[in-house]
Amino acid sequence: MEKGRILLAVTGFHPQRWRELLSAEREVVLEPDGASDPSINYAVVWKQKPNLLSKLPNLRAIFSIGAGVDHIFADPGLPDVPIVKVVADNLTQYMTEYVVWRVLDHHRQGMLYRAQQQKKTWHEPPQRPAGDISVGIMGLGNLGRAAASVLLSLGFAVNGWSRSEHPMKGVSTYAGDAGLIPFLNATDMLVVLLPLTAQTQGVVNYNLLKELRKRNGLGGSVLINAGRGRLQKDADILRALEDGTLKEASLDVFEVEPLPKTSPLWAHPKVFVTPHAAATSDPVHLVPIMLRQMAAYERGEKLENLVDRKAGY
Ligand code: NDP
Ligand code: OXD
Repeated sequence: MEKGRILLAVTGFHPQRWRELLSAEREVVLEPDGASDPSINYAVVWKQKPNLLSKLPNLRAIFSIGAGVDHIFADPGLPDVPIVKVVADNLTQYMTEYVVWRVLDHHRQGMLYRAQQQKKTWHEPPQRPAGDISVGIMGLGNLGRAAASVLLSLGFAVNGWSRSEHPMKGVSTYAGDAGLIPFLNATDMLVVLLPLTAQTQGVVNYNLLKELRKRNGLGGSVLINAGRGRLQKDADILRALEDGTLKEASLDVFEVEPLPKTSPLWAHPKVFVTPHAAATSDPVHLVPIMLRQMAAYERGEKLENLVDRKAGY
């Protein structure tokens, strides 16, 4: 197989650094030469324009710039070629840091202390051991499992929920529809690391939050979502915070991004907002993995980290 040319089709990311690094080994273009450019063999994408890829007759594979691929499936004219998602130590490390940071902040009452500091209040609330808190990870995939192992090493009890059963040492695992309610009933702090698919859209709603364990040392249940915004219903989270179903939340993702300035989530005293920044895709770490995969594919080897098109992730 010949060394293929790359179309870099990214929206919302600055393409410059990706282009420079990809160009070290291959020719890179930002626009096809004409609608049906036969010279393009690979597409490296983030939210590519609809129907851009469908017309490329010699496209061999699509590489996502992120771990999530919902942005690729949003294209109604998506061609039937292999799709590769990001699985990389660097991205996994960033996500693990985010999850551990948010779990520890809620566990060690960061919101209470920040409010006390504002009022210059000197008050020490009771401390509780990590082992009294169970963190439930919804989506025990590449990112979920890495976060789970660090949380275990800190002494938290860890539950995990996935589509199919995956045993993990030290983690109480649950799977599928049958496992969801038992998983939630055993969880104090819910960490959402699911992909956005037709099955998962809107899953983090009021009824689900109601099932979390509330009578715990935290004084209520906590939601941390770093998966995708459309997994959740922002209004249901607000309702759950108002009526005490939820004690606090850390949200990195939202139904609409950027989070509109009018959203009450911005100023809510029980919500910690980050701008979809839990784990940023860094071209310095990700481009070498993509280039290595393209070269291996051209030698006749299999692509790794392929998306299951039927499952949507
Ligand atoms: P993986 O594909 O490795 O894991 C996904 C997990 O979700 C798997 O355990 C899978 O189950 C489970 N799952 C999928 N569908 C269902 C379902 N219907 N019911 C129950 N479980 C389900 O993905 P990653 O861990 O690499 O990434 C997860 C997501 O994190 C990405 O899709 C992306 O949306 C988000 N992300 C967010 C970032 C941010 O900065 N906020 C950065 C990077 C990623 P099974 O194991 O059985 O297949
Ligand atoms: C991703 C993301 O999917 O950054 O990698 O959201």
